[in-house]
Amino acid sequence: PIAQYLADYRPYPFLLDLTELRFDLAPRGTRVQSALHLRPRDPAAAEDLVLDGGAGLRLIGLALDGTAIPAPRREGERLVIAAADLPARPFVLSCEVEIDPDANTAFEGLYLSGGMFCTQCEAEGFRHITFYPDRPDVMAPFRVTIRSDLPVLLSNGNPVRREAGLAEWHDPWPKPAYLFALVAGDLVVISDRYTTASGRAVDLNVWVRPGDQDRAGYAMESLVRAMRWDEEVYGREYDLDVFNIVAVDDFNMGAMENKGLNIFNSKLVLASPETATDADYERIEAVIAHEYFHNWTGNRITCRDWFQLCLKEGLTVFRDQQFTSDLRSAPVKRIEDVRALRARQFREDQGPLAHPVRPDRYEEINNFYTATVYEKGAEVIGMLRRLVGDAAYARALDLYFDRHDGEAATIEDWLRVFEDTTGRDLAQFKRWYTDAGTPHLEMTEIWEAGSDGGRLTLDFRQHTPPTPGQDDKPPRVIPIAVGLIGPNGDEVAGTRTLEMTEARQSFTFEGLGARPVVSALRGFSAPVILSRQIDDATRAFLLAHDTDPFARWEAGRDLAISALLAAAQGRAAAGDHVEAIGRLAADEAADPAFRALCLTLPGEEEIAARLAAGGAVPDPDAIHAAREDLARQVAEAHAALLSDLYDAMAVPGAYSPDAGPAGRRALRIAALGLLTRIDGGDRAEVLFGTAGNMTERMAALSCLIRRGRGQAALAALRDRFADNRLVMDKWFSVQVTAAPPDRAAAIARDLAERPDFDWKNPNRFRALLGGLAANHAGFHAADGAGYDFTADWLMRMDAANPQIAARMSTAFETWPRYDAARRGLAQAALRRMAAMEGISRNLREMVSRMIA
Ligand code: HT7
Ligand code: ZN
Repeated sequence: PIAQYLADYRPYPFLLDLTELRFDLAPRGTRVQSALHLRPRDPAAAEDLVLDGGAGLRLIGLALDGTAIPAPRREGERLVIAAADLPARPFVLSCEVEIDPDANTAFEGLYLSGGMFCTQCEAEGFRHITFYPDRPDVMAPFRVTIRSDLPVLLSNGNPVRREAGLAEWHDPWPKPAYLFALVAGDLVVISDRYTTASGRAVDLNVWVRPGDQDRAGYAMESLVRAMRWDEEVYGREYDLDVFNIVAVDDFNMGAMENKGLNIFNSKLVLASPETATDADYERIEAVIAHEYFHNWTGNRITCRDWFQLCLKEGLTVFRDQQFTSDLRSAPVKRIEDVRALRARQFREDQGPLAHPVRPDRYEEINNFYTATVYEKGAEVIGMLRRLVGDAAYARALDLYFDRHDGEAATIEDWLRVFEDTTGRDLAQFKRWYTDAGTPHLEMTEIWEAGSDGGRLTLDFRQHTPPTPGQDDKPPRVIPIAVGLIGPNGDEVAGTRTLEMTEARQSFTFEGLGARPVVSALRGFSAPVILSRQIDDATRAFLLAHDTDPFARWEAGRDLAISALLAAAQGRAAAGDHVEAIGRLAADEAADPAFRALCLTLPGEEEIAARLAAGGAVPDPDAIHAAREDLARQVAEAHAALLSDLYDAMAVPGAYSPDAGPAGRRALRIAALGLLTRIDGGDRAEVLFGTAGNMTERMAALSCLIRRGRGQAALAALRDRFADNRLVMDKWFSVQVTAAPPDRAAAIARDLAERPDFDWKNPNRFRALLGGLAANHAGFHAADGAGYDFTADWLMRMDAANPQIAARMSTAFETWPRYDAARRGLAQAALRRMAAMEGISRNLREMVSRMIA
């Protein structure tokens, strides 16, 4: 295995002043001609010119200033032109290759999706289009000519020429090759126009397949909201005359921020009330914004090398989170983000795939588009902002944009703008970027009553467990937001951020009356695991009185976890959770979306993770049974209240995806989920038949399947939506996620036999395999059927699309936490994959890190 190391970075020895490309499109034999206008970075230093290449490039010809280079040196997939053959002045290197988009099932480079040509070049896909310095620090303006009879021909930048069979585009903003894009097909458009704060008129287009245009409106509205928000909050304007978005059915990830030509997975563009859920709408709005925000954080300022991926991704996730919390409910958004972080990133940080936010070694960069780089990368920025304050954060960002516009930057550059703005030394803070693992934070309270007022000391200890390749972790800066609540429920000390820098550190609050209850880690001020001595009565008190919505939700969560852990380990569960949750559900002053979050029990995976963190071996079947049992207890104890809520939260009138009505539906669905445990699914059956939107229809369907009554509803959904790929993805997925654990793998196997299981389509594959992975007790079935089914399909997928196989292999990343029999079965599945002949670099790196 060839690993890349951060420490080996060297600037590219040539500067690229212009990239000219010409495409003659044909499905089986596309010709790509390039002219690279290069000059030596240092004319006195003779250096070889190395161009990256990929499998599938057929070299037709290469010339330097018009003179052919008949037999250029090949080093693996690279082309090398010896220093001795290069002039010490500017020169033009021309190249012609042929590629086969139709054979490209990896969806990396130029490929075909339903007859449409499209590209995906991040991270290293451009080298599958032509020989090129395919690294993010080589930036150039692009001039692109596309020849094809297809009606729509798009590339980056502004259109400069259009005639029959030909389109020419010019992108004046220097960019790395990973931001290149081309789309050609038979597409229809919905258009709008946006005028920027400084008066630039921008044509906005969302391109979709004919027939899909009625479902593209929400994406367009979201784009306009994002453009306005970025002007108002970050002072960032759009910089071209046109902004194009294209929806594609075959796409490896969610979306891609190519300059001026964002390409999206169609599931993140297309939405109608009949086909998309509230969660789909919220995600579309967030991802449209995320890709748009990359125009400044990623495109105008890009990454020096791929080790710096968090520079653009962490910051852009942080920005899209701010956007959603500004447009919707900030507390609800924060809770959702923390839930996702714990479910995906904590899990990664605690297993064999743990890595720093800025890794310093990789074999395959596509394996590092992870929750750690994205979501923990965003958390680190949130901590930085909390530490320096909002005003200094805004000044630092202004400086970042001024200082680094047009550059390929590093995490050191990023931290320096904060140091220069605030005068702070961020050397210790940098450990959040360089050290993997989730810190454990233990809090102890010492109360001293006194005649002149009591004194409360909070004593904290931090410790980060070892992660692969990193045994010892020095202490980090941890911002700990704390508030104090008096015995009558009033806040006696508002939120204060304690700045912990030592392995052990105390903070004292003086002049207190009676002993207060501590509300700790408000707003989840740092991505740590907090432990403290606290009983269920105090948790219930915080659930009732905490003024910080996150801490309030967390108290309810901890109550539920405490009951579930007791039950999963065969101990009697306390009734505090059942009682407290009823009070909260009845609290009409609270936002319905917040109440819905509080009513939703922790998932089985979360319970397993908590057990494992406490040194226990989780039993997936016992966890499943305990969770079902607690849900039934809550439903029985509050049947009348839940039933009233279910009726009262119905949203009359036309569907709207806005946060208000979506929150009411969320609460209604949470009530339904509990009630289904005691009404056998009767309400769900009625709702499935009458719901006017996909949110309620899917919720009802999931409840029916869980009660073993899903067949008629599944048939009805299939009959109505057989032609809608996105709805059929849901149809595949829900049957496996909601399946009884002991039958989940068998159900998945049957579904995989269906002719409409179009497994090469990443969405369909994810729907089925991801659905099984999301069924915790089903994936970890004691007979190993979940592991075997998954391994069989990952091996098959690897030959077609290594990125998808490698990403989905993370289903196995928690294997070390289970019992010996399950560990043996999971390891056998991993070893079987590792031994596969012709395994890709992507999957090989993942399984070998998991086995190590
Ligand atoms: N920056 C984009 C990442 C991405 C990607 C990475 C690897 C392979 C395929 C990919 N498609 C998109 C998306 C983003 O984070 O905004
Ligand atoms: Zn991104």
